[in-house]
Amino acid sequence: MSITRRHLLKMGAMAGAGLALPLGAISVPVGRLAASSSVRSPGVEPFTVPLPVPPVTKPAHVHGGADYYEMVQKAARQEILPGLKTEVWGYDGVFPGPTIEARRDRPVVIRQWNELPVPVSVHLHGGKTPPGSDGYPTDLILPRGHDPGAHAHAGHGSAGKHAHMFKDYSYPNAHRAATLWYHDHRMDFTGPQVYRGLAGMYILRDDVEDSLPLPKGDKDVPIVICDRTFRDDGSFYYPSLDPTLQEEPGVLAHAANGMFGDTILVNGAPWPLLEVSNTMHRFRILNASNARSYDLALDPPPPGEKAFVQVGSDGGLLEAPIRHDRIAAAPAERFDVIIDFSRYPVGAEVTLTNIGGEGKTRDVMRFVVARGEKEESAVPERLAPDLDFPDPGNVEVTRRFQFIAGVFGGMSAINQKVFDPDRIDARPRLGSTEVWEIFSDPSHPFHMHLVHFKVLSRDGGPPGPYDAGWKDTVSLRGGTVRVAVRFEGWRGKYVFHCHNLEHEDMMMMANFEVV
Ligand SMILES: [Cu+2]
Repeated sequence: MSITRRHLLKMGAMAGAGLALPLGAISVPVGRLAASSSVRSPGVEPFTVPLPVPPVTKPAHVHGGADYYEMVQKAARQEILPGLKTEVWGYDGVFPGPTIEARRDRPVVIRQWNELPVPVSVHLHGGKTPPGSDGYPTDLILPRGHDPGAHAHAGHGSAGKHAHMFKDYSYPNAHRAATLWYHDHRMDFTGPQVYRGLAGMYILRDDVEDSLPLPKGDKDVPIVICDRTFRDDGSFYYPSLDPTLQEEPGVLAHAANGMFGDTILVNGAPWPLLEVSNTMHRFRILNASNARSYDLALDPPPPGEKAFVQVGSDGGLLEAPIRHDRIAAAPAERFDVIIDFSRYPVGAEVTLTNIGGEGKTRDVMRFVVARGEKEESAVPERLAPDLDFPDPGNVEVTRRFQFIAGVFGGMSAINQKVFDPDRIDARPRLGSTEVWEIFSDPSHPFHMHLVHFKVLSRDGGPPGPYDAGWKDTVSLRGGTVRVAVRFEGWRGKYVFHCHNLEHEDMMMMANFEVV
């Protein structure tokens, strides 16, 4: 019998009623996982592996002004740690998945084939997507040979009825240029399935962005940061109770805080190295980690100036650039930043560090300023036209949600309720603007599907330094964050949830239905 979180929920309820709970590891304090886990990744010499850039995939065909892709989700063996092979579950068998390059108002249709041994669902994170293509957690593509009647997990509801081995996802791309990403969203199993490799970049471009003199071509670099732990044979280590995913029964310590790996990967390579010229480069930073937040800085910092010039957020270009010494990125957040390497001498080594990390996770990657080159890029002080933020004076409804972890013997809840695909927690009207006030304990990365939002305030004060622009994910940082949301696009059911993927799998998710 597979043990799902629903069984655990029942056990948690029993524990609350005074019965013995055999899973003492469920609610443990921060740091317990490292102490209780003997698994340490094989050592890697940092800053020796060149930074890979995920391949850009090409449409299988082009028809009626739309691009049609075919993608196969499958297992493959990939060299991540030098000299070892890791079985990944990848889109087209690669980790991170191939990058999709899309244009504003040019639709993309992706036929996703499932050749993995488990059900999958694909979500385009940050996409304004019709409900049937949004990757609802129970809208599954079943594996080959899977009999939905015989093997459907309890609670997966009507998943089997319309499920196939492939599904066509339609993305209208009616949205300004932005750095999006796609990843697995299967209910209860998003954490382990993303961990095994099911995530990739989706870069949406438009004429506004093209007209700016920002760094382009090979100076416009996706930076997908995540952390993993490996066994000695190179395989991914993810403690899980589900036998189809992995072994290690009883090790659920990660559930309280999420899975933290001891090896930092950028674009799938450990602590890589990138040679650059002494010019500006644009980095589209995505925190694709399950649970880890990063506090990024440059070591050494550039003399006399801020390290990073932020030009974009989750939802695309900012109106004007923002200069930062550090970039704090919670899971699923994106930061488009410019680093100007002309501030360093040729030959300099500049490390992208993670100030908040412990041990080896304090390093992320290294740049080597390898050559001099003429500067051809610039960062204009005006980036994008009026971003047309929602008007907080025109709000129809204010809703309040509490994100609290560690309830019900380890489950995570929104307003004291765990996820139920059949329960609607908010019914915003299509075209309306609402204010959502979210309280968190401790910090959680809050993510809404379908919509982007504007952060209005933090704990009654102004938004934080990393809240600028249109956002689809915001780090709640253990306080109260108010956001303004305009519900546009489609009627239908979507989720909002914590993007700590273990919290999400432990049911910190809810539905809104645009009516
Ligand atoms: Cu959370």
